[in-house]
Amino acid sequence: VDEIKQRHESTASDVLTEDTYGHYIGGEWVDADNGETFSTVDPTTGSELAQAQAGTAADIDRAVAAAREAFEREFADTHPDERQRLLTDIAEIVEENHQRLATIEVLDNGKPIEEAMGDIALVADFFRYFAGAARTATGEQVPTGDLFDRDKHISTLHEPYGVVGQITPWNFPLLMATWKLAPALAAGNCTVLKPSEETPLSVLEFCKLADSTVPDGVINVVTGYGEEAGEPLTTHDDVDKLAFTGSTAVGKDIAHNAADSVTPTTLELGGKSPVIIHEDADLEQAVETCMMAIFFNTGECCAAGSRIFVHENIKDDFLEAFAGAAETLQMGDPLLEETDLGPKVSQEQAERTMEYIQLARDDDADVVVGGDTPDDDALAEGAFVEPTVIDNIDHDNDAVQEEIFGPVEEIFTWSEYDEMIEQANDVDYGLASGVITSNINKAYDTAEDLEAGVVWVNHYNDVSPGMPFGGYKQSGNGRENAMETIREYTQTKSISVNLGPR
Ligand code: TXE
Repeated sequence: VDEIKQRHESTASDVLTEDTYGHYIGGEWVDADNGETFSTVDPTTGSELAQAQAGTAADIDRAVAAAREAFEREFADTHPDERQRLLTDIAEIVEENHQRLATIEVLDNGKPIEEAMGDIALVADFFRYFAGAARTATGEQVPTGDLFDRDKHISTLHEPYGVVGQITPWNFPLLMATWKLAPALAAGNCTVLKPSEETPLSVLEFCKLADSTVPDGVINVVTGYGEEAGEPLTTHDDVDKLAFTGSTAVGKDIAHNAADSVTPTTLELGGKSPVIIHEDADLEQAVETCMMAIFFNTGECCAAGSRIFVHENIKDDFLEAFAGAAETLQMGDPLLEETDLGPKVSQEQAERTMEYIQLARDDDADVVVGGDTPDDDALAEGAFVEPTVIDNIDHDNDAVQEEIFGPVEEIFTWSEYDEMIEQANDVDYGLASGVITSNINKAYDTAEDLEAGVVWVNHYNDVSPGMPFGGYKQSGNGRENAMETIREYTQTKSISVNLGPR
């Protein structure tokens, strides 16, 4: 424990610039109106990393006013090429600080350094993508029909909303913020972002780095708890558009709040995604894909492939190989490169995962691998949960129907395709899915049969910036990434001009 603690303390003092971080409002670092702060904790050691401001409605008011002022002062009039330059400059800043930002993610979230390095590479890539997208976001020219005079010229403009409110989770702290900031800015909006209280540090350090590049008030960050700082953002009269990533329960509350003021809302919520393994699947590829589906980021992925449906003829071979691979995963200090699995983001999340595993046990399911907290003194202070594989569990069990958001895989065996598809779709969620097969026709057929916003075939969890991402059913509405998200951050104005004789 001491060795890990020492490593984390000295790393924190290298990469963090403050003991107490402010809100970032109008380009200034300010204290919460009520002077309160909260502690953000390193889930590997249980030690405090820093204090952040515990924002409330008064701070949200200030931030929304700063965003509105920036929008009206200058950002509404920026040209796409200026916004392209801004986003390109941000991407460069991120690249220059790649290792430091990744290390902050490791400390605040507990994800392994290699995965955090991947996150930050994507952060830069998403800013670059949306830098380009800013230039291509054009309107349309619309032909009139025979019932109208042909000398009308109709065209569309896609205008920014103005001030957007964005609330992000803790599983990919800076990357999820980027999925929101980059398209919002590319489209010409100013933003108020409320990061998760579990992991505010990478976004705050990012703002420090970007401060001299981003005009004051274009990006504002208010930290704090969901109900105190998040909710006022979702009920604020002067917020024109909301975007949220988090739990389905909170997403529903936000949708209710947004309905009161008819504020358009993008919601990216939970998942319980199936991975379908056909009989003709390559076994090695199936194992590799499923390992990525559930153990990447300690299973803290909204898209995690947490229900595997394997064909009965290959079930035994698959399970033996998959369980074997899961057992070789190395849990440990996420700052070390050899670590595959870090702690969960918090003790509360670790306990929640353990409660779900208990539900499976209560149902006499077979816990084939893991199922406990590690028996290693060095990890005693951390929020660790073993990589876990569960077989023979009832599909109606809450541990199957609900999102666990941890390193827990559940296995189902099938022989009848239609029955399997029905079960795979028999959850409230529909975010992502996987298909493993060596037959391309089967891949497409199954992809069409799954109720999910994303289908990965023979791989899992890769999301490139050009790929629309979002859920069917209660996994959300609207799409993030790609040009679709530029549309989510703009409203369309039709202009019809009479060019006929006066
Ligand atoms: O999420 P919350 P939590 C799922 C996952 C996890 C569970 C709970 O299953 O175990 O949610 O995690 C802010 N008004 N996901 O409790 O509460 C909150 O401060 C406005 C899936 O951390 O939804 C944070 O910034 N905002 C998910 C953000 O919402 C509110 C990622 C998410 O927190 C609020 C995270 C309120 N009333 C968790 N209450 C995914 N889809 O990737 C909270 N918040």
